[in-house]
Amino acid sequence: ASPQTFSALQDLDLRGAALDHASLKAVLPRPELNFATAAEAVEGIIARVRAEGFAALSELAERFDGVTQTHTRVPAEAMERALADLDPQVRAGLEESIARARAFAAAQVPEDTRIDYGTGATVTQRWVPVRRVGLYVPGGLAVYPSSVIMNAVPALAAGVGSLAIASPPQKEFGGLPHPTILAAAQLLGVEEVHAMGGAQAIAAFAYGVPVTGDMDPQLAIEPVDVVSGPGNLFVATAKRLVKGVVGIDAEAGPTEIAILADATANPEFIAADMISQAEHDPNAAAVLITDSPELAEAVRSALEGQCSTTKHSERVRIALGGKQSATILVDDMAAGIAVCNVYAAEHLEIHTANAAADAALVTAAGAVFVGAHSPVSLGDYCAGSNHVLPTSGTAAFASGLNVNTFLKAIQVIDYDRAALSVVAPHVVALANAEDLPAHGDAVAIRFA
Ligand code: HSO
Ligand code: ZN
Repeated sequence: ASPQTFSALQDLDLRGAALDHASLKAVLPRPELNFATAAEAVEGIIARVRAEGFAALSELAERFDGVTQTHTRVPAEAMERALADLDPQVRAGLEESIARARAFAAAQVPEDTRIDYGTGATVTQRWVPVRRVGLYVPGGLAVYPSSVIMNAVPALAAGVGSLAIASPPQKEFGGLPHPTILAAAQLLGVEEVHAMGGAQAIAAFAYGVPVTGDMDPQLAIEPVDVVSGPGNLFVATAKRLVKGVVGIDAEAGPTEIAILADATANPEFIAADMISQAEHDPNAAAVLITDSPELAEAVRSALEGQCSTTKHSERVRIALGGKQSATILVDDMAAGIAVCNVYAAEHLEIHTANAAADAALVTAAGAVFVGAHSPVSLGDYCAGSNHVLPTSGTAAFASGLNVNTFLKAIQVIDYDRAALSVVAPHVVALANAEDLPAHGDAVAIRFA
């Protein structure tokens, strides 16, 4: 797509249309993301990192980031300097963001649950953090110190003991990640930061980087249990390919904003929020769902006005003009909610007369922003909620990053002799029904 492609948001008129899941799924706009094409290149990168370790990482950093690396690990002095040099207003913003995210994450930590069947039988579910996590912080069209917070805070609240961050090396910062990213890590007490980006960073986290012979031990990267964080198509593809070797969080691809609005909504607010997410990426999606043709028209003209002055107008125009963005006309709010629940947006804003009640009807979204004064950009930085959220409709089954991303449930079974005797005949009967008599024998032997 070229910057000239923007004429207007495409119109989708669903008034009178069928609202069942399959019919809506077929007509709702989505970007075409080609995982298949990226997969071949990404498989090659993963194989190289596994086989060659640091040599592969430094060669790929040279090729993709234009930097020459002697190591990936950011030295402690650089971390300290980044925090010392941080603009005080940015520092205050990061600190507010951290405080709110911490409070919400702490409240998410689940209690262990126990059932007592009486007669000495209990089963307990214990929550245990994973040992080590690799957190990916993108740095392409923009740099994301806020993503350091969104990744690290839930991992820390979960009780993860070992955290490592990867972010692409930046040529203008001597091959280190952006200093604001280093400063955010330093504020959170995360000491291990690596200058590495793309699929190679995900591979290094999943498989580790061993050091052999007389290589510098500082070059080693220990493998992690979970890789989390947003990224481009290559990062997302790499996460899919290492899944199973490690755990991953939800897929977080190009950002999406859907807005459900009625005639009471403020079109300037809506246009501003659509533009705010479109500025991330030419592949970003902005979708307005409304029962008011007048509002749709007013948003269109507000977009024209605001697009002409916004800084990243080229990107924004491509995103809004793309086939992934649209205004969708529906008959009423019930139809609008049905559309929202099939679309399963990463971010869903509700600008309606009964915003809280309408929000309660949402069954698929990464995050829901209620009313005129809860814009997505609030959630991107300072609401307390997380901004690493499922995209491309994966909110139908996936959740945004949260404390549970970094926890495992262990079920603990504790029966005494009397308790076992109560269920022994049932175990024997079920074991025989499955033609696995040794299972029954293992119970019966205790009462012989
Ligand atoms: N809206 C992005 C997150 C972000 N925005 C970071 C600004 N910085 C995806 O949820
Ligand atoms: Zn954003």
